[in-house]
Amino acid sequence: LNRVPHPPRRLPLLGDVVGVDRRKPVQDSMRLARELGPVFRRRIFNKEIVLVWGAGPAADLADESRFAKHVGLGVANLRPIAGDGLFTAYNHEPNWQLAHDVLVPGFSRDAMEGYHGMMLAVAGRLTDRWDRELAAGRPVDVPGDMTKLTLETIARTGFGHDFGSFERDRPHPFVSAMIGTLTYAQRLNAVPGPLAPLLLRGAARRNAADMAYLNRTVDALVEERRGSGGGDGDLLDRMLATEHPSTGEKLSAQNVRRQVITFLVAGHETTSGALSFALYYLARHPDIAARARAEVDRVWGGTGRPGYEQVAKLRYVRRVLDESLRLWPTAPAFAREARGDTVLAGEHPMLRGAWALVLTPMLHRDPAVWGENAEDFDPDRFTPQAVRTRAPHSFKPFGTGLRACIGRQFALHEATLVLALLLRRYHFHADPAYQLKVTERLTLLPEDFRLRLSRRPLPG
Ligand code: MNH
Repeated sequence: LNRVPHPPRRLPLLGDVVGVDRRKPVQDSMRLARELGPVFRRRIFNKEIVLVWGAGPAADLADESRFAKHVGLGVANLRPIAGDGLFTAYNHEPNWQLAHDVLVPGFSRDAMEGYHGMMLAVAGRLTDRWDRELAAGRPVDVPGDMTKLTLETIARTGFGHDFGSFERDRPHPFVSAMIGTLTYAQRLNAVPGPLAPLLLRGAARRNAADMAYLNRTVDALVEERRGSGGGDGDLLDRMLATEHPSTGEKLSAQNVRRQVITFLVAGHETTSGALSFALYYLARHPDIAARARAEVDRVWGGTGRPGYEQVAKLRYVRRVLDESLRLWPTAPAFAREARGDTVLAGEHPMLRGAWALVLTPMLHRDPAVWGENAEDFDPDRFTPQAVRTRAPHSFKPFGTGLRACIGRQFALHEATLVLALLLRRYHFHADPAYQLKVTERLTLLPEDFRLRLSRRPLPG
């Protein structure tokens, strides 16, 4: 560890806190990464963290035979609310395998085709809202409205529930409570552990209230379903009724509560950010937007209701999304721990259980993989030819291995569908004065990003 570089001005007790913005730990780490190189460490009070972003060592950490997911930092801080739910479960907890096996079929191709119509219906509520804003001459609040969209999509498809987000002026209280717990989990990393109860007393009380609200909301939703005797085989039905194919075991009531919270949060927050960044880049690059629009017109023709297959065929729109997730992977880090004593990248000895954080936004900018122009937005980095010839494990917005994102196809289908619908219906006019600012609450999203729209005649 002594050979791993760290910032020069280290304070006793406090660690590397000079020049640190506590509300933006990821962007701070990106700055340090540029100074310190592909493997570095930073100390926050008594916690020493090793960060990795070089494509070589990051690919090594993707070796499932030697490394596994580590539940640490922000993820571990979510244990009080998400417990042994899929995202926060320790590898050894039996409920991980049980829930994984029961829920994976909920993300099969067949299941996704079933969600498609509901995704379209929710997107229709978004365009209704945007049509109204446009008629009133108002710009749209992109991250705010993308959050309404993605929350309603996961609620409707997974749980047969409607939060009524589009009928509200302010975010649904579920969203406010979720933002509260995510922000609190992030803040816990930036205070010395033993002093947290003292320093964060007020925040801890608010966090307890937020957690209670999330639990109440979810309990009501589950109660309603139990009362109605079952839905149409959605995620909630699987959580409540499906027996494990080989053991016959079912999820406990406590575990169901944790899975529902996990899916309602993981199932919308990151997709909202991904859509928001993609819209930011499309507005900034009219040439790229025009090319994407032309693809949508070509593949969809005059149809008002694109089918499932017609979304999968939008290869260029999908590349726009991939390229947005490259520059701003909205779940910006994941942790890996050594399964046994090993040496990272032939250079750094690690004892069993030692762990490191992969800093995805920097992995996605490693010039050795992405070139000297890695900061430029260019969807053609994701042509099949470019993907084939690129080093493996250099693009990881959905994590890696056994514990990678279960909702990947869901998110990509939803986001591609929505981007295509928006490209087809509107021209985007960015405010030339807007400078991208990125908010962090474990996830990333563009701050205060508004767009002016104009209508575009539909083809056909
Ligand atoms: Mn998702 C795990 C990113 C959309 C549900 N997700 C992960 C991980 C990343 C991730 C990274 C791995 C974290 C780790 O290693 O600690 N997820 C994303 C991104 C998007 C996303 C960037 C959208 C874009 N995720 C979704 C959606 C759902 C979902 C949509 C649900 C419908 N994700 C999960 C769950 C896990 C996960 C559940 C935990 C999986 C497991 O450990 O078994």
